[in-house]
Amino acid sequence: MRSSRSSNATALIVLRLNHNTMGLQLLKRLQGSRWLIIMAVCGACAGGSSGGALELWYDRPAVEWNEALPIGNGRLGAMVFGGTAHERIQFNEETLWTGEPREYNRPGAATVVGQLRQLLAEGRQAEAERLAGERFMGLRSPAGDRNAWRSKVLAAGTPDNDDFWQVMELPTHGGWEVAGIPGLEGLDGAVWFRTAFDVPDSLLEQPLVLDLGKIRDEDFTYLNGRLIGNTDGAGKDRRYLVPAGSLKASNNQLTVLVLNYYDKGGFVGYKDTTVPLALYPAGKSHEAGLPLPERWHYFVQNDDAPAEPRYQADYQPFADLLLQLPGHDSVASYRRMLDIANAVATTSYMVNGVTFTREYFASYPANVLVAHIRADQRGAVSVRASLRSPHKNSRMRRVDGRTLGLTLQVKRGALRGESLLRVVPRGGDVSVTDTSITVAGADEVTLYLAAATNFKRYDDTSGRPDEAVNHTLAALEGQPYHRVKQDHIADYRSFFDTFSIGFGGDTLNHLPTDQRIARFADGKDPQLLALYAQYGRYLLISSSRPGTQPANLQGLWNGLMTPPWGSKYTTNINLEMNYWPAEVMGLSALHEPLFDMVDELRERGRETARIHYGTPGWVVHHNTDLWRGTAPINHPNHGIWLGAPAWLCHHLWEHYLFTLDEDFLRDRAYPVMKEAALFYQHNLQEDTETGYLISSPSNSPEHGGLVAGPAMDHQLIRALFGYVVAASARLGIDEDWAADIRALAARIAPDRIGRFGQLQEWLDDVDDPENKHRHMSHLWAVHPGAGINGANDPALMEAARISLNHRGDEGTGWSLAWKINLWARLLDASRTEKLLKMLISPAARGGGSYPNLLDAHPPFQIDGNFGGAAGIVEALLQSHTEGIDVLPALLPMLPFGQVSGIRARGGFVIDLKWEKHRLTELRVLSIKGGPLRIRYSAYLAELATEPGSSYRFDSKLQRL
Ligand code: FUC
Repeated sequence: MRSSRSSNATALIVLRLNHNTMGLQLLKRLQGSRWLIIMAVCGACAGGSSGGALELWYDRPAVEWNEALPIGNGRLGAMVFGGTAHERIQFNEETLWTGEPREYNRPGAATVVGQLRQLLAEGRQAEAERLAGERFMGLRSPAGDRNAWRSKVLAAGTPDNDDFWQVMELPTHGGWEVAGIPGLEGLDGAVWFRTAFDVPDSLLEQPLVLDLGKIRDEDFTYLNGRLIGNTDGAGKDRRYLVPAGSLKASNNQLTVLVLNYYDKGGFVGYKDTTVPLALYPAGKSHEAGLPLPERWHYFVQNDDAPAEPRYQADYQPFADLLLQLPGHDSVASYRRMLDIANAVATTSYMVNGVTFTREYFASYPANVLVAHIRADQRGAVSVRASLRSPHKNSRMRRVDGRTLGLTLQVKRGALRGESLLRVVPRGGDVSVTDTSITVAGADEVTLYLAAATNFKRYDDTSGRPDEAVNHTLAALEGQPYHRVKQDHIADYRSFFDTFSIGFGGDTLNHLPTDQRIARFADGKDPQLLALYAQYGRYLLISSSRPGTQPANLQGLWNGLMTPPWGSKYTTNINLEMNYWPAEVMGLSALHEPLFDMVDELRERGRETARIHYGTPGWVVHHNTDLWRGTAPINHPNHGIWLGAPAWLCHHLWEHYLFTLDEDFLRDRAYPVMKEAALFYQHNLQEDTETGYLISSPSNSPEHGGLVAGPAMDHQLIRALFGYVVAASARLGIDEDWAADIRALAARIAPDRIGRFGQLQEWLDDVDDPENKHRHMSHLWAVHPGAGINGANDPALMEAARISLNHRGDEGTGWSLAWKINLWARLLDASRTEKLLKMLISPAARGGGSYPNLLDAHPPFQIDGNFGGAAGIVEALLQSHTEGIDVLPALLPMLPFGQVSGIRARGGFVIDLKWEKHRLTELRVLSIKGGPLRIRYSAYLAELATEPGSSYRFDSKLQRL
């Protein structure tokens, strides 16, 4: 890849240096006419209670969820809104999901897989998809009796008296679930709506259209007591003809019964939220008519809609911790912030000259969410704390004189939750009722919140959450707040402080973070990029700890009963992207939850391989959930995809490459990889046209429908075969089998270059250069794979570049993040920077960042945070080819910088520093010993290393 000018370093000189001495200093650099402070954005220098460069902060409370600040300990997550008189802390426990252990595989599916392959080989895609839809997809959960329920609801007739109805403003664009009305959060059922309106004379004598936008799912619409429309279907317009003369000048009654079975309910209006519900002359639009009143009365007739059949389960919110602080409506000097060096969120402000400070954190050692309120005047803290769950089956109770309890049961699911809220005041009076804890006149107040469910494993829900939360609080007994906080910080920093990063330049941290996001594209705030990188690490430490569930589509933060894509685990990019930072950013241990999940997918997926394919091995398709569903779901055009086992195994292999942990390879990774390889060994098909081995039936994720032979699958399977062959050699086992696998690998359809010079996404040369699809599946071998790289195949690398250019720059959050990593691998620093600026820009229609710096798909999806953080590092160091490349794609906006603790494959820890875009210092710590090959610009150093030794180099890679 690069010419090597200097390679004088094969002699072994053992230098024992503390590899951490360099990363943590303040430097002053004269640039132009002013002093520029280069500050390492690192845990150690930030320290203390104020995170300095390592904080997100705002000058007002959050209104929207996407403004609130996330805290988490891998098991419990919370979003802190930072309200003053009314505070909301929305929280999650990672095992609270809908559903139950059940059979997901479809008996007899394997009898059609041969036909599917045959149809695809003959190019009969539509027939293959139809057959798969009928006989190959996994089983859904049982459906309730919709007809019986509907008849029951309708039999009750139209209610006359609306005296006791409540009031709601329509339309509720996100569904009535998000109208902020207690009781409607998770409602699927039958709701009556009524409003009254007057009509000007000009509209009275002509035919009109009553336009109610979209209604989910079915409506019965009555005007002045007469049924004028009934439509079933969430996607359908509700435009009903109102014949001339059917309206009065005043007090027309519009009454609508809405039946909603699943997800969003009610009047969801139009995508363009400025378009009102309206009445207008036929043939015209709403501008020519009368907007309907926004204020409607409503009444929930039935909140028990029949069960909707579901392929997989949804991650659920648990409850809100609500605080009321009387008299705190009007405050001064307001500030809320999240200090990611210590994982503590703080809200502070003044009321009548008294400063109030609240701290929030999620302690892993104590397994609780903690809220601490203090004032700078004695006896000034008075607060009422309560819990509110969106689950209909939930109940609060007084447990004892300092504890409030909440019990909940997920609708029609196997899981129930228990939560205890305990108050520990200093001074003041405490009283507890069945709905709240009240503290009056305390010096300070600490609240500890424990939560648990009965989930034990995907096939075991026999846990005792009541015992668990009691035990958790008992263990805290007698511990002073400062100790709990100290232990939390020490625990958190044992992960966080393994890596530091700083890009110099002015830090614009005097601006609220949302304003920094808005200005980031001007390139003058490189420190925000460092903050973004560290925020990715913060989010991983907060959502994925050994022994917990892996980070899901939203990490572990979800406020919705029907979250986007179930907030589950999508394996065709999203789940894996969540773990891109783990190894390279010094959080290798946090990869563990993914490996645990893979072990379970192997167990469940073995059955799916047998029942759906009639073969040994294990398989999971494009999605999984808490119950470890492995059968294909949704539509066959995207739900039948065979690449997931190989991609997940890639993470096991990567963990090995970064750590060189032979025990892990032998005991953990190899058996799983081998069994995945076995699946492919038995399922690769010989392509009748070319004779190559291909993957079928499958798809190029979510693009182009069900096909035989998507390039991505072949890249993945080839990579996996390479891993098991290499592992078997290293471990000295399975020699004969590995030889068979090697031979098979050589027969897999190779990557091809198509008519536009592009890398082909499919076997046939059918790529459309205009197609902007968000997935870059066929570039997998460029990143995160390594099969295509500049060193081994510049022609394919060039084809990948052409394909990536065809896809364009726009995309969802994770799509931008993938492009960032791909452009870094293609060594295009400017393009990498451009995409990073798009990712760190205010979320609008495409991908970007919300005010709380969480990634917008939109909506919120956490993968872009993780992929973006990893991409920043990918521009600074790469180690996927033979050797390590230093500053391979240094961004133009980063003339200065230093990083310490980047991990490289081969078991190396790297610290580096650069000035004016040139490397100035480099230190490599070798964990395991072994050969080191490192490149920078035109320079190359090669040497043998000793375990535990550090090696320093100058800007020309000469040993120091
Ligand atoms: C994949 C993507 C979507 C979304 C979903 C959760 O299906 O194609 O964009 O990220 O996962």
